[in-house]
Amino acid sequence: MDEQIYKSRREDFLVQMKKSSVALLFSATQKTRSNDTEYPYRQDSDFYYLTGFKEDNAILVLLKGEKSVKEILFVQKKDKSLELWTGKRLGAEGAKERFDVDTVCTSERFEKKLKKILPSKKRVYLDLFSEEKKLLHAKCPEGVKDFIKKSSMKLLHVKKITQSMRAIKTPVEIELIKKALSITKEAHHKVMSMQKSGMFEYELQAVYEYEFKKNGAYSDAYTTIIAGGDNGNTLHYINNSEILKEGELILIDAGCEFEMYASDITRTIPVNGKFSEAQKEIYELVLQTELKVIEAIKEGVLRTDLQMMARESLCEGMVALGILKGDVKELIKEEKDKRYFPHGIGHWMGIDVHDPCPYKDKKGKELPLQAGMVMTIEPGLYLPLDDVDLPQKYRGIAVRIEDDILVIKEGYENLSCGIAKSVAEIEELYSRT
Ligand SMILES: [Mn+2]
Repeated sequence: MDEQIYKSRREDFLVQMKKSSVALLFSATQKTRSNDTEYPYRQDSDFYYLTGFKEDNAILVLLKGEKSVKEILFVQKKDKSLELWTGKRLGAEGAKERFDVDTVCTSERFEKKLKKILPSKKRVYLDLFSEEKKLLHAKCPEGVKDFIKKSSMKLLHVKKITQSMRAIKTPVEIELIKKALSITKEAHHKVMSMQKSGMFEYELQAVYEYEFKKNGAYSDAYTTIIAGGDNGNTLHYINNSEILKEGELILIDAGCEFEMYASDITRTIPVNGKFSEAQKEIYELVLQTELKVIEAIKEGVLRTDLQMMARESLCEGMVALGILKGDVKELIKEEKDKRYFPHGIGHWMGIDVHDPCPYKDKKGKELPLQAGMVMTIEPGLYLPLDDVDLPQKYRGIAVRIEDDILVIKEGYENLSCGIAKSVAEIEELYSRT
């Protein structure tokens, strides 16, 4: 993305800062996987949102005085011997050239410089993690924390500003999400056409990883779930270690991350390409529910209304199929439906697959949907194999269907609309091979 985009985000951020304050945003730290080896590095989402910078050991400092503002970016200094091992760095000079910030310094000067800056400011914005622990877990070097502790500076949450900024996606961000989804679509279609009984769940996971990388997506946006049969009844099943069996469904939750933007798609498909009658009944119920909820999306709608719409639709269907017995309204009131649909209807999505944007305003009132928001819609039904209250034919079936939806003024745009979803489309894709 154009540097101008990050610049204008920082300007927006500065406008929202109180006077006489300083905001500190840190890059993500490298995380050890085991001795001497690290997980692949992934930049902190807020830091990336405001800088577009992907290196670690970097800090963005935003200063707001009575009348003026200033931006300082701290970056790792160039070090030839270090670069031999871990690759080239931009360094202070390179960063100064690339980024439109007032000042660039090397990171080792951060503490010293900050101790000079802080005494002239009344407030400091930090990632405070939680209200109670405040500074204890704040992402900030100990020396700076001690300094702040001894001062009378007021602590403020940096994320309160970034998270509401991130709630509304710009056209450039929508394009990146669409690109992520086009790669994710190819991967899902590939898997739909090539899966068969006798394969292991992890073999399909490998297909996703290959397709993502081959098409330019650096990583998956979250750990892929490939859940054959009853494994789908474990909501976050990521072992992906079992064999796929004829007659079972596969619940697949997989999406790539492209240029730091996520996609999040769930499809449920039959092993060997043909739904049984019982599977079709559950599948159609979840699908019709998903379509109904998506159709209701437009500016001003509440997420809790979408949740209730999904619960009513699924509950009615469950009563019709003999899964639940009783009056739909009563069942919902007593939350009996939650036994088989225990999770939320969806979440914000963007730089994070679960974008940490607010769901409520400062007073705790729910925020209505607004044009530019992107959310997932993902109803599901989970019918465990060992649940003796269920009709025999439905035991061991798990179905979730998930799409990524952009809210627009008059309605919605389904950003993932090209990914096979109907029974006919899924069966057709399989039979093509
Ligand atoms: Mn999701």
